[in-house]
Amino acid sequence: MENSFSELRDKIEKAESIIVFSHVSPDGDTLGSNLAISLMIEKYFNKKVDSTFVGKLPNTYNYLPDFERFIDVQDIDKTKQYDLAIAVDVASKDRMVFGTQIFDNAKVKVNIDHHKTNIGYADINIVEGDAACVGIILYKIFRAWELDIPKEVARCIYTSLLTDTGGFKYENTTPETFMLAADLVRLGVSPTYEFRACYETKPQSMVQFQAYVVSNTVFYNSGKIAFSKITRSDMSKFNATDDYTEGIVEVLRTSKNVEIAAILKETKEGYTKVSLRSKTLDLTPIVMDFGGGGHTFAAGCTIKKPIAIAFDKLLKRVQSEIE
Ligand SMILES: [Mn+2]
Repeated sequence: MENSFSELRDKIEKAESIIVFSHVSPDGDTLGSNLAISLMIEKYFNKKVDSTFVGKLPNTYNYLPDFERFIDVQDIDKTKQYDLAIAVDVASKDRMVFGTQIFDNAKVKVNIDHHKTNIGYADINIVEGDAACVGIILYKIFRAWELDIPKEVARCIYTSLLTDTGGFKYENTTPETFMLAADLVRLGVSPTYEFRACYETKPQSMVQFQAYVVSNTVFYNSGKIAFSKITRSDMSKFNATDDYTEGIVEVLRTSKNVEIAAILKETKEGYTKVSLRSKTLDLTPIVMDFGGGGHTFAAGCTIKKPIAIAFDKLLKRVQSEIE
């Protein structure tokens, strides 16, 4: 691993044009990590970096330093050949969508990730399946390079850690994650400020929308199953954007008896997107039956059925797991 750290440093030193990629449906880890490595390269290697996103850039993270630097990958000339392309938190190349071609065109390709399913699709692959977030890996890289981490970069890494551990509460929260958090706080990060900026800046209509969806929850099997649904007319009634649905399914799981919680969302006519959470049951066999994927306790799928039918189908499948 240390070898690839110095190899990466060497490639950065030699490169004149550098691009960094995040994955589609960007989250705090992919965006925080993107900013962290972009800012470090500009500061210590004096190179300009194109920091890109694909899809929709969520406003949730606009408190991050230099957030305005993000460029939509669709605004980049597809024929441009970069000396160096770095993908952060990108489990598979197709997660770069419109960026995949530009990534493939680059002279040197780098893949820094923590997904266990990552097959190592680049020239330099720094993949640590046990790392809680990509921010941890970057921190190790910068330390190995013996570079001081400025506060702005520490803040980006902190967001990566905060969001991928669900606020230090998922199973990936280990002594190492707390050690890193402690170091970042020593570097000037304020946990209170970052938490508020990240989680307590919802628009009013988002709070009301989420309360509405939670209030529509239906419980089954003595409260072990909690389901709620979101139709397109719910979305328009509250002027809701896609980020409005984030975190609602976790609220359903907070009910004492709930073992499996699900939010079903009508995306377009005849398509229902499902987010599932469980406390102890493995969700992967359920979502795989519907062509989905994810983690043991957090998974999802899209059912190509109208929402009412999808609801019944999923409920039956989930009930078969509970009984
Ligand atoms: Mn991640």
